Amino acid sequence: MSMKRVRLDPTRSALLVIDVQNDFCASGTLEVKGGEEVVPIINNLMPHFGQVFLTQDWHPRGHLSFASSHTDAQPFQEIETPYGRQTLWPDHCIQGTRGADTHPLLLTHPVRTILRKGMNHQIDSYSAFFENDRKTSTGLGGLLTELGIRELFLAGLATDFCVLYSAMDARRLGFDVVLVQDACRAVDREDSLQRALNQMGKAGVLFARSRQIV
Ligand code: VGL
Ligand code: ZN
Repeated sequence: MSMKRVRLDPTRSALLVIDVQNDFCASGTLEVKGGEEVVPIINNLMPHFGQVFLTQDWHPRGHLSFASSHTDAQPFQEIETPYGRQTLWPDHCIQGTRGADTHPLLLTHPVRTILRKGMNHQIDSYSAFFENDRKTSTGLGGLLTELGIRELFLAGLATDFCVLYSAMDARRLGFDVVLVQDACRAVDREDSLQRALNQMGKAGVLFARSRQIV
């Protein structure tokens, strides 16, 4: 990987911060190893961007993606749904709970828009752009396009789920995408991190380190 600096054009670049929430950090219900370590890295990135967008996983109680909503189901097992296969998770990011709050040390004053997703009882939404049926739009693509943003820098949790799906959809919508690797952490079950990186690389996602940007 080259260590050249990534020059930002603030009129067309934005930082998209995915799901840096208590439940994905230390002692959260769906803890991602080292999740909280991305907080200072992302805070340092924010001032370099003219526009910062943030997502929150924001589930109603009894959400379809919770293992607890199904009989005889365990977290990390997969089920068949009307929209395809879905991994089941421990209860997490329930609307209005502390676990669903963004990490308390994450700066939010530079954030222009907070987009909540996964609110549909019957459909999960890993991606910031489309729910897991791959059809229902969150509206974020239209908003970014309307604002003239063409290039997205992605950071947050988890690299192999919500960041991956957001990156793939952003490419599908025609955005240039840069994954800021040290500003992300992964669930990494069954080699899912390596598979996610391969998939993103094939889709034309570029990989960078925050020190190339700051
Ligand atoms: C996520 C699993 C379930 C994520 C959200 O933010 O990566 N993963 N819900
Ligand atoms: Zn979720």
